[in-house]
Amino acid sequence: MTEADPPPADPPPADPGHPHPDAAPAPGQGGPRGLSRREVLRRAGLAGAFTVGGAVLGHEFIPHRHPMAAADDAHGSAGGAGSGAGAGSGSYSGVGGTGATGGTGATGASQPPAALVGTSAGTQHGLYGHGVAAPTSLRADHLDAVTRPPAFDGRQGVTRDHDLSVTARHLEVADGSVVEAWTYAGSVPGPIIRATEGDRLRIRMANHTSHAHNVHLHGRHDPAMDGWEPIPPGGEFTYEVVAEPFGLHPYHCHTAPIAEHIGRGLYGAMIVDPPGGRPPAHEVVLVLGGWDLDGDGRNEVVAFNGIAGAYHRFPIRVPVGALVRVYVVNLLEHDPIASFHLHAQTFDVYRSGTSLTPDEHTDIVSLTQGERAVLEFRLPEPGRYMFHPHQSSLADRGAMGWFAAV
Ligand SMILES: [Cu+2]
Repeated sequence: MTEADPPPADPPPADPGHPHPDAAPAPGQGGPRGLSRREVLRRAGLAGAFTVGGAVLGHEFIPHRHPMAAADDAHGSAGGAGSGAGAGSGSYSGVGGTGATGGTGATGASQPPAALVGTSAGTQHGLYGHGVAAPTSLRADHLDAVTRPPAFDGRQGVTRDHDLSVTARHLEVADGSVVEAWTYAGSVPGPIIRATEGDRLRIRMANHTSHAHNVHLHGRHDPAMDGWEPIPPGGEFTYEVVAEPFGLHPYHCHTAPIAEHIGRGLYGAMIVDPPGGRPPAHEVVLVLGGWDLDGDGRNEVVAFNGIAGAYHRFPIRVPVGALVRVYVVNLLEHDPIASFHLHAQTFDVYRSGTSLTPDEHTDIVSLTQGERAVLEFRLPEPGRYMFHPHQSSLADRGAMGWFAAV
């Protein structure tokens, strides 16, 4: 599915004198039969014979360079990584698209100036945050629809219809790693739902898979619409709730085994704006999730918005000095604790987004499973500002990216 696409960059080879810290598994963490993560990724991508619950996780042969050797595109290539010229030509038809959401260039169609992208170019030795690489087929705009929320539209007291029908599809979630994902409306995470407090939400879900699923919304609503009851294969249901309280709320499948249903991609973010909205800002949604490639109960890949290293290869562009608002949600299974850490700047934290007064001003916010926060900051100097969970084992598995202030 991707053989025809030229790789977006020709990353430098891994330094053979500097073995990746994941090359040898930590005791008890090596995956099935003690395989290293490197080996698990290699087999998942190239052999694809792993099964979980009887379903084949990955079955496509993708002749990539070694996933772990594909270390670090942007660092070493000083802006050459991914020209963005192939917009729309890749294999993520369900993930992204051009995202008709306006916005101000969250993930621009071209790379930031080489001077920004290449700020940490140079020797690969000791560079951080590149343990699992983005797929070579990834293009700059593929994640736009799940990165840029629809703009606040000022309407209040309206009914908003959404379709979160569930389908199964194959997604390449890291270089060489294809999974059978379960998706809401074709993407992982599912579509960003946005409403104003008090609006009525009508969320239709038709189950086009062979497993039962449902849509469980966080927040406050009629318990009859809570979404824990399974919708059988071929079934359909329309959830009707009032969007409240204002804040940032996850939604996800709540069918057992929940870890698998969330782990295969059935989750997303719902933004409920306060009446009148929040101050204008450059807005970004980052949903942290994981992929258990081999069914061992451990995420071999961890990613913001579904694709490992996506914002490492294509930094999220924000205007210098502009207010940036990040809606960050933790929907990792298996890893109980995560966090969001921004380099070189501090931010206001609005926990769950349910207050207009910041709870904290810091550079790291901890998030257990299901927790979320709205973060606000400005980046006063042009440059690249790294972000990742402060748990380095999560960052090393693909959850690392950059804001490029330009
Ligand atoms: Cu499900």
